[in-house]
Amino acid sequence: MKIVYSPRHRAHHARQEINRGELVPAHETPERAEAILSALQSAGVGLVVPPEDFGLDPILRVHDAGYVSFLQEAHVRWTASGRSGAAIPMAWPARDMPRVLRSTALDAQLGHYSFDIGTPITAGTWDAALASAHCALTAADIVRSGEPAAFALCRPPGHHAGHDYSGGYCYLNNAAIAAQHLRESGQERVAILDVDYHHGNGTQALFYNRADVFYASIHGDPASEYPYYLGHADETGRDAGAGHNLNLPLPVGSGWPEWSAALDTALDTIAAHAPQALIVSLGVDTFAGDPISKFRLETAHFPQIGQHLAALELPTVFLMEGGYAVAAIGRNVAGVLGGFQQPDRQ
Ligand code: 6XA
Ligand code: ZN
Repeated sequence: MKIVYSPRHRAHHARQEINRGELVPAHETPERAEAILSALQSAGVGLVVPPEDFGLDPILRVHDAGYVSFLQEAHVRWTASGRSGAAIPMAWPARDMPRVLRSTALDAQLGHYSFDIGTPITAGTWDAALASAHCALTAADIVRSGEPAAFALCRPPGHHAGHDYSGGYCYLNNAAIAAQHLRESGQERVAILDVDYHHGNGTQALFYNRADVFYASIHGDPASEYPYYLGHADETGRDAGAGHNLNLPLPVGSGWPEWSAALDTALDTIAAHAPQALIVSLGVDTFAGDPISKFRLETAHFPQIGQHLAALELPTVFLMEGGYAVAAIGRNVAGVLGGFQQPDRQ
């Protein structure tokens, strides 16, 4: 299958993040994408192609125009105000403060357009995020043109980003942008399966009241795991979207028996919705060696994920989300895609 990749991801490079109250080296690094690319090339997964330029229109079908403008300008404003390094939010409105933004202060806007401290905006963040979304759109078009599958090597990732906010290393919701694009190019029903360790709160929120995009996620239970505030099993959709959202939270420490049982439930439910295309938010932070996550999948399990997905026999767009064990990330992603492409030979 084709691999859509842009070196522009390297422009987004935060050096540090706050984790467990400590300033530590950032987990979401350019090396992740480079490791995946070289593993996919060594494994002969397919041709590497650059993204096409879709401009801003498909981004603005999902994201708020004020948010998109803010992302484009934030780092320039940060620097112009005499600050160095990455722009980082530090104040958010509480429940009894107005949600309408009245302040023009950069710090007010940083808080307004984010939900955590984990989305630093560097000089190259916008360019990288836009290229990442264009990778997703290009992969969607490759599948729409008749190929059975494509892989978008998206970086930065996207599934935590909502209509007008960033969070969890995510700025633009690549999966949602690709899903909306498929919908507007003729696919009546699209399913998104999110297999990242973390619940894709942004993707869920974007389609929560819609019947045309089904969202299913297998993730660490938000009772103890990030993003905490969304991803519980009783969130099943609202209004027209009632019954079109499936959360399968699993306890910390879950391994392949529990995880693959949840995968089978998700796949059965997706099949019952009869979508015309599948988008896989592919995080491999379910790996036992992941430094920030707590499931116990081993490298040998990732090809089996690909095999299970192939059994759906749907046109499939894979998009990269999380995974931070850089030494293993490439073989784990190659495992999923290899298992999908050659289900009998794994
Ligand atoms: C909080 C943890 C961010 C999780 C990022 C991720 N700093 N999401 O992998 O899928
Ligand atoms: Zn994750």
